Amino acid sequence: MERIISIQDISALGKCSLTVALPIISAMGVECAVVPTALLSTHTQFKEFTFCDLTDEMEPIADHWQREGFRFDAIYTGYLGSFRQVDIVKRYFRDFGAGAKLIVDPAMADNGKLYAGFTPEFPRKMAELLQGADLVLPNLTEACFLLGKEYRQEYDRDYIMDILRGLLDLGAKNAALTGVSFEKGRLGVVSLDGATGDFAEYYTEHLPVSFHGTGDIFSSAAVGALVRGLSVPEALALAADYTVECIRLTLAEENHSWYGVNFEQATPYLLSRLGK
Ligand code: PXL
Repeated sequence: MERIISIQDISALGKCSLTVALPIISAMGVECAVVPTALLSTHTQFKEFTFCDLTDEMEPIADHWQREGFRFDAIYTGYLGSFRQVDIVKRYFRDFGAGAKLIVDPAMADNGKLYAGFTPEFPRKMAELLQGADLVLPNLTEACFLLGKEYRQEYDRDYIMDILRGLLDLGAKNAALTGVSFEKGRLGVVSLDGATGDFAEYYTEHLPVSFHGTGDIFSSAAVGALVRGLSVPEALALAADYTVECIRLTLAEENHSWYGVNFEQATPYLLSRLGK
């Protein structure tokens, strides 16, 4: 069985980061070791949340795994909270990266704004993780912060291609961009392969709602699909369809929560798409 590491926080309630990565990747038939970077009572979109920093545990975990000689097929990073955590992730990439796909979701912003708690300097630090990454998966806002580029709500294909090329220039081998729309009612993901120059795009129905945690659900499904052998464009399309299915199921629930989507009951759909 393939085995990966996911490095991000645990928001105890809120259906994001590790509480979606672990079940989704496991359901896809991939062993998911976790390095929790912090423990929060909820994600930071709640008015209030507790926060316990776990940075001091990250290096001892790596030390132990090295002594055991563990090897991994991928390392998937998500929400990280500090410069030091980014530096420690670089160590994971160095020590466990041989033969592993490195996948970076720079979860730190949406709708033109950084999430609560991030300083304006942080995106430049996060950008260091793109050096040598096999795939980076930002939304449009995160990509603009990584590149120090103006975020626009209205744009054309040239603007999107510039962003994809900018992400490759930061050192990623493949760049994907989520939340891209060139047509009302359609939303999708585009990607550029740095080795072949191949551009891919995939659009789904744009449901007129916004839920928290969908970026993490998308990335987790994409990581699972990549590790199970799908190509980057195939993995991105599967992840987009799964995310839409999660949103559809959520909207069908009468008293659905605002903080996360029903990814759990979309598991049969996810596995049917994986075909394994
Ligand atoms: O979904 C991204 C995310 C992950 N982890 C924490 C967050 C957020 C977004 O707000 O607050 C703690």
